[in-house]
Amino acid sequence: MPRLCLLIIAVLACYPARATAQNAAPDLCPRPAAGSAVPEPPDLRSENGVLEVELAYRNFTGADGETRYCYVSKDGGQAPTLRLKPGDTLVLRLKNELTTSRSKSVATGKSAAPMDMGAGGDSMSMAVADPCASAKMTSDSTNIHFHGLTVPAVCHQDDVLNTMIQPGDPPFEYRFQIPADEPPGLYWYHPHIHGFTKAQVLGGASGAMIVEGIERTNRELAGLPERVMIIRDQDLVNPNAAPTQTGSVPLPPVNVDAEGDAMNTGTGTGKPAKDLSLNFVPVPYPDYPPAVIAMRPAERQLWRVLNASAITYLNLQVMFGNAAQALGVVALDGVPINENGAPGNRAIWVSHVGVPPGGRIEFVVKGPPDGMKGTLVTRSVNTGVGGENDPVRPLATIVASADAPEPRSRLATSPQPLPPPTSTWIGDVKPVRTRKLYFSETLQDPNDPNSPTTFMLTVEGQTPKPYDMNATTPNITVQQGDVEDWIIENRTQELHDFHIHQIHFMLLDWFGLPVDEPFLRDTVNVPFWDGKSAVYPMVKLRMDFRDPNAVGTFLYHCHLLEHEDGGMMGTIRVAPRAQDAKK
Ligand SMILES: [Cu+2]
Repeated sequence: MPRLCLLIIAVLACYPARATAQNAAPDLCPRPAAGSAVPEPPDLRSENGVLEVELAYRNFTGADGETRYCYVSKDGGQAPTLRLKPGDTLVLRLKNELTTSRSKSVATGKSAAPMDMGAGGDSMSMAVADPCASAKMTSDSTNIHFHGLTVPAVCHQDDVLNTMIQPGDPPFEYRFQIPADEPPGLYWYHPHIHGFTKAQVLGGASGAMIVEGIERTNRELAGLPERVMIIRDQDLVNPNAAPTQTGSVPLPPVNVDAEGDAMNTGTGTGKPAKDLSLNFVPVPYPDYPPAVIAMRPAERQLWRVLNASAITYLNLQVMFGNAAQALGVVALDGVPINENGAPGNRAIWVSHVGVPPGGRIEFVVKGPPDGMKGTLVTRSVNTGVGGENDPVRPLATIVASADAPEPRSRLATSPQPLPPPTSTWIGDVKPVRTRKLYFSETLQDPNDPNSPTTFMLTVEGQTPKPYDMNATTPNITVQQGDVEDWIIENRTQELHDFHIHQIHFMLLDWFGLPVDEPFLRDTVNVPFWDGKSAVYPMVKLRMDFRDPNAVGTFLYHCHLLEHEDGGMMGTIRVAPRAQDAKK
């Protein structure tokens, strides 16, 4: 089978767990080499309305000292794409097999002590605790957030406030129905353990989820081959390498923040804070050997791109030579752009597209003509003087060849159009109230610029403080059925990335400029403050709490995971409507 294995290099299962000379233990989370063909994640598809999945959650510390995390399915595939139709049931049994995260901490001399951040206080026993009310949280605890789905925030569905699965626990069962009206598009799953989310996601703990049927919203998509691309970040493979000189432009100085990440140089060049990978093929600094994407000449494909980075912003562009190619964006954050019910088969054609951590973008791209190569790049993102460095860099070479293997999936050729939405388009609903929230940061020691930063996301009128997982009162309470406008202000000198669980929102204003977007989002950038303007930058969002599945208590936070882990998070309770509560 080795030849077949090479041909379907897409299947990560082809990489055997292997022992290395430096490390006798088998590599539990093997990854492709730099410069490899971009594999497709394995697909797991629902049958007869149900998708049953068993995932082992593992980690492995390589010879380089970095700990990788992976979701492994029964057949050995890593980070499978979960494909379901609206109305289908997902049954996912997760076995926490983490073992090594603390050994890495010991090896590097970093703090190895597990954190007791639980509400129970006295739960020190090793007996299996109720994972729905787990009191103990360590770096080896985990859970899953199903990012973007409007499913209830309750244990065994999409709760991350109380659900904690420990090593040694029996497999934990997630079981829920994809709502019948869930917009078709790209969603994802990742762990959401307060204080440890960054380490696990940076190590590779993420996978895609697709609600099938995007071609039912746009007949231009019928029959197109589709690719899932997950862009992750990871610690630099070559952290001590000097940036490559380009032309006569002087190299910017490398300053690092408290986490040791390279700070924004303001030049679009220099050392990045993190390396990137494309479906686990690393593209390491400083030479950025690109991954390889093979396409048939001039073939149109739907690319479904997830930014699963812990802290890295993307600004994607496809180049043929020096010419940026038009990308036909058909969905953001899992929601087709004509979700407002407007007729037409809409695409928004752009030459580049920003994707914040946690964001998804689905676009139509045409392959290069025969004999020509293209490049997928991420342009630089200005994250502010307090932000990390996200320089311009290539991700993949796009090679046109008549015998390129076709992507595994193709959209339906004769789709039934989706029925029109039954609820009023959110842009046409009058909000019941407006709230303001703001991002802020303080140094733990105001006299020491190198002291750790405290990250906060505060409802105006409340006392600024980092997220407290033991707090019993939610920061915000709304009634199911409400629609609100939220102003999110940034009082810091770095970019933040607002995200809310369970619901989507519409962007109304960007930095004081009204926008009229015919689509919804669940993540949005909030521009940074320049340190002197009298007015802080802000975005205005229309928040939709109408869906009965949103009833419950859940989180909103910055999706830069070191900010989230550091406290830039709050809780919201969506209370049942009065007439429902009486029943
Ligand atoms: Cu942030």
